[in-house]
This record gives sequence, structure tokens and C-alpha cells, in this order.
Amino acid sequence: MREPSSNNESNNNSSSNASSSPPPSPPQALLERLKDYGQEDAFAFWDQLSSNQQNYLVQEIESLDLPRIDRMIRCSFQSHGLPAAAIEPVPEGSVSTVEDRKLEDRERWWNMGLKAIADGKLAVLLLSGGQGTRLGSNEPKGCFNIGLPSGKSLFQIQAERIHCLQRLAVQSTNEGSANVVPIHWYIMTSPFTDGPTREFFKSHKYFGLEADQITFFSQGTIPCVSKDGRFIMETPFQVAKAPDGNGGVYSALKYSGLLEHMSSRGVKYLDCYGVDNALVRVGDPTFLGYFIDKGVASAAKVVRKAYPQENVGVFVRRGKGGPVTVVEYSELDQSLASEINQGTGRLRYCWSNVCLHMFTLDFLNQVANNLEKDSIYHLAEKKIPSIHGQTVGYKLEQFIFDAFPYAPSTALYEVLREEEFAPVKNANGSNFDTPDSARLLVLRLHTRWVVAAGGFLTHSVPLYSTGKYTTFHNQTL
Ligand code: UD2
Repeated sequence: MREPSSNNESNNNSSSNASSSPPPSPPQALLERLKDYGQEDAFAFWDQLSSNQQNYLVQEIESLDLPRIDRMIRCSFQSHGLPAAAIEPVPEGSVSTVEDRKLEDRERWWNMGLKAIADGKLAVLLLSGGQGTRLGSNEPKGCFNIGLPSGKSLFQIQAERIHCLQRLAVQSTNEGSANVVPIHWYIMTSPFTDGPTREFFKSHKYFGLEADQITFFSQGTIPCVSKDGRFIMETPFQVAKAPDGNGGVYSALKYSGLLEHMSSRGVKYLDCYGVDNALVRVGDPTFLGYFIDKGVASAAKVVRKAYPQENVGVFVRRGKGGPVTVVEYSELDQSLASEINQGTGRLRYCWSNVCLHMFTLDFLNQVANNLEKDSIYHLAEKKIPSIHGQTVGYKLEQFIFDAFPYAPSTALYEVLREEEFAPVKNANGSNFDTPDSARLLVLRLHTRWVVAAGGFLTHSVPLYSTGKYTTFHNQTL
């Protein structure tokens, strides 16, 4: 239904009210249902609304799964108030570190991974529902051009890495001439990013991939609530809503039928990542082979935390011998973030989450059911646009790593930050995680590759973002 305007119509309505019969009262049954959950205030402005706005509000409320939302609010408020379970660092020995890995292991995992890809067992799951607010961009983050000489967007860089992976997989099979097995790319958007994302891919002809190897799906949204759990009204006829967090991927996959879609295509493994990492190794065969070799249900790449306040989650264990999970940077006590391991001299909580995960499809099915049952959401305190201006309230969201506690074990696989983690979070000019810093990380890595391959550079990589680029062998990056 077209969203009615929120200003002139209500004025027209009040003028027409003077001459016409009084506006109908809210549908009684719907009002009673709202009262059952303490949300009757959603109809507080009923009498001031035009009939168009009243119809819109009724449809808006009828579209809400009130019992489910009420359960989420109650469970989340309840757990929010409880003292967080004691946490301890993950045992050092539980992380596969870069220095521990032998060359023959890496080669074996690489071949195992490529074989699984050639057999069509891997699909890629991209989390791309976040808005580029901190980046200062209105477009979906994947559309962002970080300023590489090629001018490629994050979506194009990632699409081309999938393309390259498909070729490597074919080459790795004995047949050699075997046909390319397209790697299916599931892209989660949100209502804010869905349209522009689909349009961007279409207008760029899917960056050389087949249109039918890409499936877009939107995550859910949840009403924003006040500190006492009541819906915040964005306008007199609209409930303020926000995406349900990147952990919304589990219910979105479940309710969209895409878990069955994956199963019907023979998918066994999902490489899951966040769009805003310019160095992401999409579908990394070595990581996939390691994952298959370990025989686990979930795994995550980790990097050593750079400094206590870094905006990354850290891997912890909840309670003695408890499950591995992540405490987000926004929820980690600063004194814990700064604690030093006296033995190693490093941060006690040093293994950072970088939103690079691997799951079995079976595990995704299991999580989709468990997370739904437990209904616990993180309460993110935000200023929310409302009829009373910017209102302090809560957005309810789930995090992708809320799944880990449901896994019998989660394997942690260290990677080097300078090789695989170049976050694009904040607008240029900020202190960290900007397009400029990400571009430099990409240029430096590729420079190292050229030199390691025996090449040479005609210019050195800029040490700071001057806008000048490296060229070598008369090619630019
Ligand atoms: C994320 C991680 C954090 C660390 C950091 C590294 C989570 C919850 N936190 O923090 O631990 O790894 O990245 O850079 O993963 N997204 C959605 N839907 C949403 C919200 C986010 O798809 O409702 C996507 C978003 O498009 C991005 C990814 O999830 O690809 C990370 O989201 P973010 O940028 O909001 O998370 P951030 O940087 O606070």
C-alpha cells in the first residue's frame, strides 16, 4: 500500500472532519489485541488521521506478528537486565594460528576446498543489509568505490573473486574441460538496501556472473521500542522499525525457503561474510578445506586485536568450559577489553571476530529453529526518529555470531589482518576503517604479491592517501 503523506493529508482530514461524520473508531478486535501486549498507544492518534492514514496504520499493525514480537521484547528485556555470564578467553590451543600451520596442510586444505567447490557443495552467503550511515553514503555499502585505480565497487571486487574461484575449481578437477559449476551467491539485503542492490547488479550485468546464480533476499525488521518496551511511532500512522541485525539471516533464510533451495542444489557449506571488507577472500578454498577437515559445524576466521578499543567483537568462552561465542565491542566491558595476559604480554581477549564465518547447511537449519525459539535479541540503545523527534529507545537485533553457542564446537582460524581484513566502516577523514585505509591495505598486499612473483614497481605504494596510484608493468591495479 502506498504510504500516505504524514502532514497535509491529516490537515485536509481535519478540515473535512468538520463537515463529514466523525472518523470511525479503530477496529475493536485489533485494538484489543494491541491491549493484550500493552501496545494500544499505536492507535493514540487515530482521530487525527485521514482515512488513508487510518487504513495504512491498520495494515501496518495487522502485518506484525504480535505474539512473536511480544515474546522477543519480553525475552530480550529480561536477559538484558541479567548479569552477563562470566566470560574467559578462548584457550590459546583452540585457535589454528598462522605460525602453527604447515605448508602441506595448507596445500591439502586448498585442494580439498577446490574439490568441494567443483562438486557444487559451497555457496556464498553475503551479509549486506547494513546501511552505510557511518560511511556517509546513502547507497548500499557494496556499491561503494574505495578509490582503487580500477574504480571497482566492493560488490564488483567480490563478484570477480567468485568468478576467479569458479575457474580455479574447474582447473583443479582432473577432467580439466569440466564445465564451470557456478557458485551460488545468496545476498541478504534489508528493506533499505534491497532495491538499490538489485538495481546495481542488474545495471552492471551481474559483473559477469550468471543472473540465476545470485539470489537476493531481505532480512526482517522489528519495531523499535521505548525503554519500557512500547512501540515507538515514527509518524502518527507508522511504527518505527529497524532491520533485525545481521543475525536476522537465520530466520530470513528459514522463512524465505532458501535453506531448502540450498539443500536442493546439493549445497553443504556456506561461506558467510560481511560486505564491508575490501580484502575478503570469498569462498577461500584453504579455509573451506580446513573446515571440512576439522569436521565442525561452524568456524570463524580471527585476527589478533590491534588495540583494546578496536571496534571488533572478541571470541570468548561463556563460563568454565562453556561454548565459544563472541562479545561484541559495544557490549564488552572496557576494563576486560584492556586486560593483559601476563604470560604473553598480549591482550587477554585478543582473538577478534572479523565477520568471516563458515557454516554447514545442517547447522544453519538447526540455528534457525533454536534462535527463533529462544527469541533473545540484543538491545541497541539508539536515537530513533519519532513523532516526538529523536527519541532514545532500543533497536532489537540478532548478531550472526549468536549462532556459535548452538554449535558443538566452533573452529577458530587465524588469518593475517594485512592479508584478509580491510574494513570499510567510516567516512574518509575518520581515524580508522575508512575507504582510504582499506585502499592502502589492498594496494600494499597486491604490491607484495607482484614483488613476490618477481615483478617490480615503477612507483612505490603511497604511504598515505594522496590519490596517486601504483602502476607496474604499465598496468594499474
Ligand atoms: C561487525 C561485527 C564485529 C566486527 C566488525 C568488523 C557483527 C554483529 N559485528 O561490526 O564483531 O567483526 O564487523 O568490521 O557482525 N548487516 C546486515 N544486516 C544488519 C546489520 C548489519 O546485513 O541488520 C551486515 C552489514 O551489511 C555488514 C555486516 O553485517 O556487512 C557487519 O555489520 P556492521 O557493519 O553493522 O557491523 P559492525 O561493523 O558494527
